[in-house]
Amino acid sequence: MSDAVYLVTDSVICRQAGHTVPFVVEEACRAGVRWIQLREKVMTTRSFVELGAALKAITQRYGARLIINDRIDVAQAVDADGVHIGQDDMPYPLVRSLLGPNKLIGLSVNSIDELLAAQCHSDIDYLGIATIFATGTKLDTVSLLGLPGLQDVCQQTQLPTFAIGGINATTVQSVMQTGVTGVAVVSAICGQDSPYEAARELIQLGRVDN
Ligand code: TZP
Ligand code: MG
Repeated sequence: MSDAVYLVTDSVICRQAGHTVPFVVEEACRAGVRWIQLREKVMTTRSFVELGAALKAITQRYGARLIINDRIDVAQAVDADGVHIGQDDMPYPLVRSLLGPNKLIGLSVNSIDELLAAQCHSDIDYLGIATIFATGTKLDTVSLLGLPGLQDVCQQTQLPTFAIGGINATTVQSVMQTGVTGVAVVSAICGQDSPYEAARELIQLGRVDN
């Protein structure tokens, strides 16, 4: 079991690898992943809610957290554990006031300036640190932090941090050595022949005592 590997889903990448999103989530949970984010950019609200409800049932069975990307309404509809927002989404204080104190809220930051702004809020649950390496999964990424940039961010926060962008079995060890809490991945699990084996390998390689 690991809190250091965070799966972010992408139904297109799952489909290209011959999988459904619920299959990938179940396999990742079975391998020990305990953070699951449902992230869909072009799905109808009806399908989003149905998929969210299916993932809620799976994650609940494994004691994993289900986080919904962007959509506060979908998170509420499926009683997810929380929401992940980016810099262009609903402002953090509004999300907190809608969700209340007991849900998890994660916020993506892409720079030290965004980190400092995020830290003005006392009750953010975790930070996503983007983008570390080049990735084909998210095409609108602007600048890359690399490992030195990631280390700078980690040194300036006490909050749990999850690095994202181009992280895979080859890079996970060097990413974890920056002091980050964990790694968030899409293609390194969703796009693999065996999401179970891929998740197990990431968990194993990502252990900080390696
Ligand atoms: N935010 C920044 S990079 C990214 C997101 C959602 C995509 C990461 O995908 P991958 O396949 O793990 O590089
Ligand atoms: Mg967003």
